Amino acid sequence: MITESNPYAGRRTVVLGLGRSGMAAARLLRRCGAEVTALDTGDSELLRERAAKLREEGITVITGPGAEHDPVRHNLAILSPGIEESVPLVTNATSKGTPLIGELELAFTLTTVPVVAITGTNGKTTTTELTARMLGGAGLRSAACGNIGTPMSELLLEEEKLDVFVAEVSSFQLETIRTFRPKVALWLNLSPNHLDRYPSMKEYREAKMRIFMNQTEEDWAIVLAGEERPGIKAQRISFSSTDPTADITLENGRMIMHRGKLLLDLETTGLRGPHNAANLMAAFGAGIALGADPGRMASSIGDYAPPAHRCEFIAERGGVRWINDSKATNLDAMEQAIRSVEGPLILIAGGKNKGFEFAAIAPLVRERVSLAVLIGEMRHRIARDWAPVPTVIAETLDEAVSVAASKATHGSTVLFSPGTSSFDMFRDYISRGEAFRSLVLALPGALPNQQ
Ligand code: UMA
Repeated sequence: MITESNPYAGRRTVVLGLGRSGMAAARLLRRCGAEVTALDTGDSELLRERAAKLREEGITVITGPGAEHDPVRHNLAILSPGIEESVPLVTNATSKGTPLIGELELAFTLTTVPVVAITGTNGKTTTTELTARMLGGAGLRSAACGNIGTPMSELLLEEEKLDVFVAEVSSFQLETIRTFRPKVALWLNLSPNHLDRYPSMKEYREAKMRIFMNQTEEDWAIVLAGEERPGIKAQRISFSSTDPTADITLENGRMIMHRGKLLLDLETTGLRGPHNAANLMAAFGAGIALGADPGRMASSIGDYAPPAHRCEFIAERGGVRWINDSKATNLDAMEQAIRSVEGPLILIAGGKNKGFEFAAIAPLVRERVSLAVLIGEMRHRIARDWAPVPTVIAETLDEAVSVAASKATHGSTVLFSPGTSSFDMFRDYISRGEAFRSLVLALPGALPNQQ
């Protein structure tokens, strides 16, 4: 899978961060014959295990605070997406003149397989899964990778032959690309997120727009109709659920059409809601750009269900529906979740302070939410922003679930849609969602959803 010649053989390289992308990047560089050092300021049992494995493969590893003082001047540094360029681990390398790229850029320079890259604030993971599945259905050997969890570098280490990579790309990953040029770039949507990393929406948007920066007229951009995107050189396919002049449209809330021809009736799938329609429209756009057969793409969707923690119906208890939307780490996702619920609604929300103004969503909360149970770093501020909505402050998720269970009445829904990140209380949104699921299923009389 790796190109025969590579620019890294014999080079002195350093990998910053030993998470999933750092591990894959270190191994890939070693496979290419580079001298590799891996640095991580953390110190845990997991890191020690990782370090031991890498050392066996001939990689030098430094973990803990000492990693920030590595004295070597390397030819190239590979930065993990979660690490900001201003931290000492990174400035120690850049102050010596070492150029920085990310793991996505590294992988891209070592393959000739075309890439479909997918970005957007919400819906990236679902669209990445759908696109990989639909292209596969049309006969293209494709694999999902990137921010979804499997770094592209990890796939390159495998021998499997692919026709296309379908990469979920985050703004963090796009910050460190140089030549990355997707054959097809999908732009799903943009709303406030990661404002703890970016000074304002302008910088967040600029990072995401880098997805198009190396594309030429031979490439494709799949974009939401009506949004101005100056500077895109690629050919465009637009999609919209409201604008009938888009290339891919939604009719009667369920028929996905391409220039007047039916692609898919949403009712034949397990996917519902305007956000899933948009995800499907964008996935079709990618297939059309690559010349894939839309009929074969449509028939491959079958019983596809979105990944866990996204408006996931987990249990019913005494006529109350419990929904886990732990993946809602921004207000736009929370808004979509609230709008998708009918009837009385108890909302469990809150988490890390990411720079959002929860006041922005207050009118909808006042209209739709009968009780808000608030957790995490933001709990008191959200209560103030949402007044006079009845609120209960809970110190733990356990307490929040107990309060919701005691207040919910027959016919209502308890929605766990935090609207911000989990890192003040949990490792990530997945462990937060799993914790919620376990607490709900432990309630006496809870009936798990079997679908
Ligand atoms: N570290 C340091 N020094 C620091 C900070 C961190 O050494 O100052 C080390 C940590 O000790 C840790 C490592 O860096 O060992 C973690 O690196 P990382 O945060 O980049 O994590 P990875 O495991 O490499 O995961 C990354 C993505 N993480 C982030 O962007 C934060 C994963 O996306 C992605 O799945 C993975 O690469 C594979 O491509 C996760 C994510 O939360 C799911 N993404 C954000 C989102 O979706 O909102 C963008």
